[in-house]
Amino acid sequence: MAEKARSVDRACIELMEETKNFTIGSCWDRAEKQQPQCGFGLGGICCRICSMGPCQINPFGDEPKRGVCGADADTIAARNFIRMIAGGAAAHSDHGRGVAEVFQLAAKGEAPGYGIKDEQKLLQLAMDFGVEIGDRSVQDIAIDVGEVAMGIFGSQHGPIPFLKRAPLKRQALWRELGVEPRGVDREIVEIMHRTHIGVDMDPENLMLQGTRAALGDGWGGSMLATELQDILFHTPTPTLSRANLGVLEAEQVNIVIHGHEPLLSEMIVAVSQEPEMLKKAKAAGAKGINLAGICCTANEILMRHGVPLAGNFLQQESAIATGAVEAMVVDIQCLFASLPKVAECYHTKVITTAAKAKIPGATHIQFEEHDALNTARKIVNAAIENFPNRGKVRIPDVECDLIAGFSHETINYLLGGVFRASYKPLNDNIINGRIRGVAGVVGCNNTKCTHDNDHLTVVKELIANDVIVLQTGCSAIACAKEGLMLPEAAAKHAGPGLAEVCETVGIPPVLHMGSCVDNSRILMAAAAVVKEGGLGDDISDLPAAGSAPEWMSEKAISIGHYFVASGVYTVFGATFPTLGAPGFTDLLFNKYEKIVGGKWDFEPDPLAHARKMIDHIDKKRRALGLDKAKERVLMDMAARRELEKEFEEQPAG
Ligand code: NFS
Repeated sequence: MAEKARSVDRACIELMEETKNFTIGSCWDRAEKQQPQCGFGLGGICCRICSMGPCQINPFGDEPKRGVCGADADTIAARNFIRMIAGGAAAHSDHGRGVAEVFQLAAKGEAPGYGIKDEQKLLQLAMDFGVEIGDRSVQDIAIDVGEVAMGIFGSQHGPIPFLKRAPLKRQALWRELGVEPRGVDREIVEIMHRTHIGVDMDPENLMLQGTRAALGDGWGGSMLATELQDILFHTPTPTLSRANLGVLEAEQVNIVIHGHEPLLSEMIVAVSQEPEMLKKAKAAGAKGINLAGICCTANEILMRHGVPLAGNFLQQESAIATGAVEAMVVDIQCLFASLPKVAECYHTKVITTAAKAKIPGATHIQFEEHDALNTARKIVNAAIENFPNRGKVRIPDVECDLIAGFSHETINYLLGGVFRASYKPLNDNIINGRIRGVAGVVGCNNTKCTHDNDHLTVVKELIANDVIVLQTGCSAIACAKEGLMLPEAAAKHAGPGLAEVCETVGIPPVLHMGSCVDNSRILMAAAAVVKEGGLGDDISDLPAAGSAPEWMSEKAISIGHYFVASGVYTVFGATFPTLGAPGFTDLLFNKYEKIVGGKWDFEPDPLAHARKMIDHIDKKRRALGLDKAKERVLMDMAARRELEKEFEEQPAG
C-alpha cells in the first residue's frame, strides 16, 4: 500500500526531516509504530469496563458474540460511545467551571487583572438567568450572574437555562424525549453510573442519557465558557492576524501558548507588552517578545487580540523543532505527553500551569487566579532567561494572513448593520439561492488523516458549491493557514452566489468563530437563523450540516452529538468508534433522524464527505420548497444594485 502523506502543510513538510531526529520520534513516527491498530478497539467492540474482561466481540458474526456478562456488540459500543461523550462534556464543562470561578473572583474584585469588559453581554446574561438589573451596580449584577453560572454545573433538577435559547419546537422535542439536562455535572455522572457493569444495557436508552449529557455540554458548559469569557475579555470582533510557523520571530523571544483556557494567556498577552519585560528581553539580546498560539488557547487570544496562530494540534512538536521557541506554555487539553521529551533535543522550556494537567519532565509554574499577572510575569521571565540558550533556528518561511473574530453578535451586526443587526440578509440569500446552505466544519487533526488535507478538501468543496462555512478549533486553523479566511478567498474559491454575497458584505467565505467551546456560537447562530424566519421553525429544517473531517478527541464526539441532538446532520471523517456494532451504528446513522431530526454519518473520503453534506443541504432546500430558486440568472447591474440595497446599512469594509 502506498504510504499516505503525513501533512499538506508546507511548514510541517519542511520540518519533517528535523522531527525525525526526535529521540522519541514525531507523532507520525509513533503512529506508524502502532500499526496495525486493534480492530476491536477501532470498532468500539472491546469492553474493559469490568475485570472479567477485556471482552471482544467478533464483528464477522462468528463467536464470541457476547461478553462474559452477556453484553452484545451494540450494548458494548453504546456504553463506550456515551463514555466518550462523558469525557468530552467533562472537559468542556470543567473548562467552563474554571472560567466561572475566575469570573466570580473578578466580580468581587478579588482577582487583580480581570474585570468586566463586556457590560452589554453581562446584562444579557443577567436577563437569561433572571438576575435583577434595575439600578444595581455592574459589580452586584456580576456577582449574582457568577452565582447562577456556578449553580448550573451542580444543579439537580434543571432544565439548564440556555435551553431557552433554542427554537421553541426544539425545546418541546427535548422535553418530550426527556433529554433536557438537569445539571451539567449530573448528566456526566449518570453516564458513568449507567455504563458501570450491570446497569443500563439498552443502546437506545443509553443514548438518551448520552444526549442529555451532550446537550449539557453544548447548551450548558461550553456556552457558559463562551459567554463568561466574552464578558471577562470582550466579545470578539473582526481582527486581522497571521497563521503558521512562519509567525515565529528569529530575533525575538518566542512564547508559544498552547491548550484551551484564555485565563492565563490573556494575562501573558498583557504582561508581554510591559516596558519592564521588553527591557529585560533586550538585555537578553532579543529584539522583543513574540507570542503565538497552538490549538484553542490560540483561537481564544487570536479572536480577542489578533495574536498570531503558530499552528494546530499536529504542529505542537513541529513548533519546538524550529529551535526558536523559548517557552511552550500549556494549560489544559490536547497537549502531547511527548512535549518535554521533544524539547530535550532543543532549548525549549515546556511550562505546565494547571494543577489538573502536569507532564513528567516539564517545568511547573502554578497559575494563581488571585495573582495572575505575577504568574504571567514569572512565565515570561523564564522565557526571556532562556533566549541566550538557543541553538540553530529553522523557522519555515510559511505564513498567511487571516481575518478572525466572527462571533455570533459580529455576524449579526455585519449582515444587518448597526441599527438593525439581524440575520435577515443571510436568510434572504439562502432563500434566493445565492447561498445554498450553511456548514459548520470543526474539530481536530488526526494522524489517521493527511494533516489538514481533509479539512481543506471538505471546506473548498463546500464553498465552491455556495455553502458558507463556519469554523472553530483546529479545523479553523487549517483553513486560516490556507488563506481561506480572507475576503479575497471568495473570488478565488467560492461559487458565484456565495462570492457575490461575500464581496458585498466584505466577509470571507469561511468564518472563524473561535475555539471548540465556541461551537456554542454556532448553535446560537443556527437558533438566530431559525428565529429570523423563512427557513422552517426548527434547526433541523435548515439547509445546514456539520462536519469534523479529522476529529480525534472525545470532545469532538460530545460536540458532534449535541449538534445531532440539536437537529443537525453531522458527518465525521478519519474513523468512527461504533462500526463494529451494526445495530448501534444504524441507530446513530439512520433511526436518530426520526427521533431528533439530526443524525450522524461517517465518510473518510473528504470529497465524498462534502458531497454528502451538500446532498443533505439540497434535501432540506427541497423540503422548504427552495430548490426552484436555485436556478439563478447571472447578475446584471439592476440585480446587483438590488443586492447592495439589501446591505445598505452595513458598515464599510
Ligand atoms: Ni477541539 Fe481545541 Fe484541536 Fe481537537 Fe484539541 S485543540 S478543543 S479537541 S485538537 S479541535
